[in-house]
Amino acid sequence: LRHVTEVSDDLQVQSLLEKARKESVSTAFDRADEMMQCGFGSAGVCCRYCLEGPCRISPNGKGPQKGVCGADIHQIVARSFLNHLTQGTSGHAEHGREVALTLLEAAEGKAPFEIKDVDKLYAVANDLGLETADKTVNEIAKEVALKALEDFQKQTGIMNWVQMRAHKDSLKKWNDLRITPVNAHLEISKAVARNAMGCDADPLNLVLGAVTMGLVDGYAGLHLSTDLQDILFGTPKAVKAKYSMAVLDEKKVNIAVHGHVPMLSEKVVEWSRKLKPEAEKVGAEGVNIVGVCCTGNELLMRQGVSVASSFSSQELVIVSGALEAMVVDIQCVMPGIQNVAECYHTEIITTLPYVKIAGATHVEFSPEIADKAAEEIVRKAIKNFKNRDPEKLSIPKETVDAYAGFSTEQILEALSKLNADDPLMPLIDAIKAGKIRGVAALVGCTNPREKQDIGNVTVAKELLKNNVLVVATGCAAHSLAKNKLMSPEGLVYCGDELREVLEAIGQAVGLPSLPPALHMGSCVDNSRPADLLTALANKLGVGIKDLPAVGSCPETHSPKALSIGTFFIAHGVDVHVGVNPQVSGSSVVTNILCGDKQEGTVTAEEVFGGKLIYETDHIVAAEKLLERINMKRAQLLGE
Ligand code: SF4
Ligand code: WCC
Ligand code: FE2
Repeated sequence: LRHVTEVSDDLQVQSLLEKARKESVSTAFDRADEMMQCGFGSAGVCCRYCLEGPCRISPNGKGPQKGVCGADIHQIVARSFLNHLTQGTSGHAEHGREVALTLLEAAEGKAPFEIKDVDKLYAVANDLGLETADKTVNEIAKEVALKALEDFQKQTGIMNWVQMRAHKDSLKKWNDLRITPVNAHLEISKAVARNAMGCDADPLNLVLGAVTMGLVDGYAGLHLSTDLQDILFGTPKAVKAKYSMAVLDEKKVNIAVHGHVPMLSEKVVEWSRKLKPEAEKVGAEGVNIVGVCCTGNELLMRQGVSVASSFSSQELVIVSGALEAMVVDIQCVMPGIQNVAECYHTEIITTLPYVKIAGATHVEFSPEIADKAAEEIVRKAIKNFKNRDPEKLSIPKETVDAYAGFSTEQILEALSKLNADDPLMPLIDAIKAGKIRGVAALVGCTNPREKQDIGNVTVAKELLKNNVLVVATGCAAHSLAKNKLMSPEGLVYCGDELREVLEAIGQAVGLPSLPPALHMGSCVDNSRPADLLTALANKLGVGIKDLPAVGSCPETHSPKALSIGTFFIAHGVDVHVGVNPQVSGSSVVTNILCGDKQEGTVTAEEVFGGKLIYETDHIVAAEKLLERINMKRAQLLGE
C-alpha cells in the first residue's frame, strides 16, 4: 500500500486513512493499490459486446489483430470510447429530466417546491421564445418544464436547449456535420444501438457519435439542469462557506448529503432546521448538514452549506466516527460506503428506486413526497445519534474558508459595478491588455488512484501564476478550496496583473478581492463557464473556438468528465485530462482526438478548433495549456 502521504495532499485525509487502516477498514485508496490494472482495458482494446467474445487485441501487433466478428483495434477502441461517453451522458440527462419533472410538478402544485427565481424563469421562457404576457408564474413554469421534457421526446428538429443556448457558429458546424442532437433519449438509445455487434464500424463515425453524446450531455444534462435548478432553488450568489473534514460537528447530529440532484438535499437542509428541537432532545445541539461531491456543491452554492469531502475520500467521512447518516441519490456514490458504514454507527440511506446498495436503508424519494422523505431521513439520523461510539470518534480540527456562488449572473453583476452599461467590457479589456491571459476551467474529480488534490491544485497554481483566470466546478473546486484558492488569502499564487484585476472587481462589490479561483458550481454547472464563453465570443464577434480558453481535468475518474470534455472540444476548446482516457490502443482514435491539424487526416482540432490533451505531468500539462492559450491569443489579437 502507498504511504498515506502518497495518497492525498490533505493532512486530514491522511490521518483518517491511517485510522481506517488501524481499524482494518478497507477504502478506495487501498483497493486501488490492490487492484492490478489490466493493460488491455487501459488501452481500450477489449470488447465484450457479444457472446462470440470477449475479444482483445494486442496493440503491439502480436496475436490476432481482429475480433471474431472482424472488428479491428480502431473499431473496438472507438466503440469503447463511445460507450464511456454514453454512460456519462445518460447520468446527466437523467439528472436534467428529473429536474424538469420536478419543475412541472411544482408548477402544477403537486410537489412541495416553489419557484425561487422568478427573474430567471422569465429569462429562460423568453430565450425559449415563449409568450409570457398575462400568464401566472406557475403557468410559465409549466410551459418551460414542458419545453424541457420535449428534449426527451421530439422526433425531428433539434433540441430546444441546443437552439436556445448554443453559440451560432458552433451550431452551424454541428448541423453541417449532421451531429446535432434531436432529443436526449433518442440519441442515447441510438448510441447504444450503433455500438452493438454488427453495427457502426467506422472509427471516425463512432467518434462523431461520441461528440453527439457530448452535446446531449452539454444541453440536456448541463444547461437544462442548471437553468431549471436556478429557477427552482435560486441562482447562486457569492457565499462564504467552510471546507475540509473538520466541518463535521462533534456536538451535533451529522448528516452527509452525497450524490448529485439537489431536490432531496434541499429538503434535507430544510428539515434539519425544522427538527432542531428533536435533536436537542437526544442531547445534540442541532443537526449539521455537510456536503460530499456535487450535492455538496449544489448546497454550497445556494445555501452556503459546508463541504466535507470530494469523491475519492468519501468513505473517510464515515471513518471519522461522527456521521449519523449518509444520504445518497445518484452518481459517484461508491458502493464501498456501506462496508465502511458497517464498521461504525453510520446509516447509509439510499433514496432512488434505481440506485440501491445492498445492506443500506432505503427511504424512497420522489418530488411529491419530498417533505415526508426528508423528514424521515433526518429523524433516522437523530435517532442514530445515541449509537455514536466515543472510542471511535476522530474529527479533524481545522476548516478552510472559501467563497463560492459565482454563477455567470453573479460574475456579470460584479462586473457591472465597473461598467454598468456593458459589464463584459472590463473583462474583455483585461484580456485584450494581457492582464488576463486567458480563461481556464478546472473541472472534474478526484480519483483514488491519483494523489488527491495535487493535480488539480498544481495545474491551477501554474495557470494563476501566469495570469490565467481560473474558474472551477465539481470535485476539482473542492481541491482548490481546501488549498485557499477560493479565498483572498490565495491571491499570493496569482500573477501581479491578474491579482490587480481580481482586487478591482472584488472591491467594487465590497469584498477585499475576488478569490483566485471562482467556484461556478457542480458538474452540471459546467454550463456556466460555457455560458460565459458564449457571452464573451458574442461580444467579440468571434466563435468560442477563437477564445484563449481551456478546460483541465487533472484527476478525473468519471466517464461524465469525458462527455463534458467532449462537449467543450465540440466548441473548439482544448481540454486536458490527467488520467488515461483509455484510447491509446488505437492510433486512429488517438489521432482524431489528440492529433494536430494535419493534411490528409481528420482531427478534432481541424474540425472543431480544439483537441484533447492527455498529460499526466501536472506542470507539463499547465505548460501545454498556456501554449494553447498563447496560440489562440496570437490568432485573435495578433500578438
Ligand atoms: Fe468480439 Fe466482435 Fe463480439 Fe466484440 S463484437 S466481442 S470484437 S466478436
Ligand atoms: Ni462530479 Fe467527478 Fe466529483 Fe463525481 S461529483 S467525482 S463526476 S467531479
Ligand atoms: Fe458531479
